[in-house]
Amino acid sequence: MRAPIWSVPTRRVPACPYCHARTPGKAYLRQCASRCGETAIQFPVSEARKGKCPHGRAPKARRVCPVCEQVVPREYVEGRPRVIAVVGAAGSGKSTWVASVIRRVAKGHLDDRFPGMSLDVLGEGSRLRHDRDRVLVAETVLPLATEPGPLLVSLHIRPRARAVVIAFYDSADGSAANLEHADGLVLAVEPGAAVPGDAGITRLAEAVRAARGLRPHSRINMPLAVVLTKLDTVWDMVDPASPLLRPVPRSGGYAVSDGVDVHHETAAWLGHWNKTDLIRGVHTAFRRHRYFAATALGDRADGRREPIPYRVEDPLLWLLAGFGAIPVFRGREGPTS
Ligand SMILES: Nc1nc2c(ncn2[C@@H]2O[C@H](COP(=O)(O)OP(=O)(O)O)[C@@H](O)[C@H]2O)c(=O)[nH]1
Ligand SMILES: [Mg+2]
Ligand SMILES: [Zn+2]
Ligand SMILES: [Zn+2]
Repeated sequence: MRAPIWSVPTRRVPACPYCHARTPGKAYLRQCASRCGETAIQFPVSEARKGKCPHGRAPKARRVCPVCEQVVPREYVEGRPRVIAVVGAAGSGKSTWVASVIRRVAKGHLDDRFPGMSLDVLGEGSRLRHDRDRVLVAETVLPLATEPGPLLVSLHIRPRARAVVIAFYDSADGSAANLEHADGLVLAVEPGAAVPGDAGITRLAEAVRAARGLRPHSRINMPLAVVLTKLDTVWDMVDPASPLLRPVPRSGGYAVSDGVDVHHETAAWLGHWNKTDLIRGVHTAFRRHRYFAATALGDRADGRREPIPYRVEDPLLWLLAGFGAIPVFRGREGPTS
């Protein structure tokens, strides 16, 4: 199986995370600071003089999309954002997965593999969203409706490296706009027997093709990570020697051979649960796909206060490796030459 390097072109003009209009960074609006009082205005980035507003003061750092007037963090406008659309049936664990990955990276739990890696949730909208969703993996578990807005984060792989800005969209069927602009897809699937005739994957592939103007039945280049969620609910069925239970590789990148082992083992479990339509559909429609198995809540059932997530970051690392943002290791540990 090939290493997950694909060239996803970075677009010079990113789409607004809210209305998806592509506006050059210079045409976004800046806002006067509150000190400008009643004279405060909005003005295009290109009209800032030496970074100041017309009143000679430092404006707010945030940008405003000139099309939908939503506030967009500066890092998003100036960075080269990667859009990850998280799809899957209601209750499959999408929001919990996103909250868990973000929490793990933000809390420095990947520090032994990526020293100094850090993550910031960008902008007020994303922070409110994350504060609410993080309840999913922290104190109490609340069933919450999935919201359409994106969660924007800025990820520093190394302390002084250029940040990778990521927009996570999390919605049950993936709205057309999100599928059109996505650089990667994550499909959450729960363990357990499939409903006969489950054609969700076919619908997803058709929605992606329609959103991106692809021919019917053509194979899709956008990478798809299929994540078997809630692994904790089935791991007493899993053989102790299985790759799904072994310690995660400690390499500071994406470990290909471990990923391939997990891929085959997860596909075997999905087959065991009769999700053959899913496997066939994924294979037929998505040129670049990989299976993952993870738990966001881990052993919490044993009365621990903090959930112990396992392998939640793997799908993100695979996508980041494909985007060229982190190194790829051929073996389990050693670097590729
Ligand atoms: N046991 C277990 N339950 C989970 C896990 N992830 C999510 N859940 C539960 O599954 C339910 C649905 O999760 P949620 O993230 O809201 O699903 P969404 O509708 O796809 O966003 C919630 O009750 C979660 O607590 C997990 O890793 N293990
Ligand atoms: Mg949700
Ligand atoms: Zn907009
Ligand atoms: Zn001003």
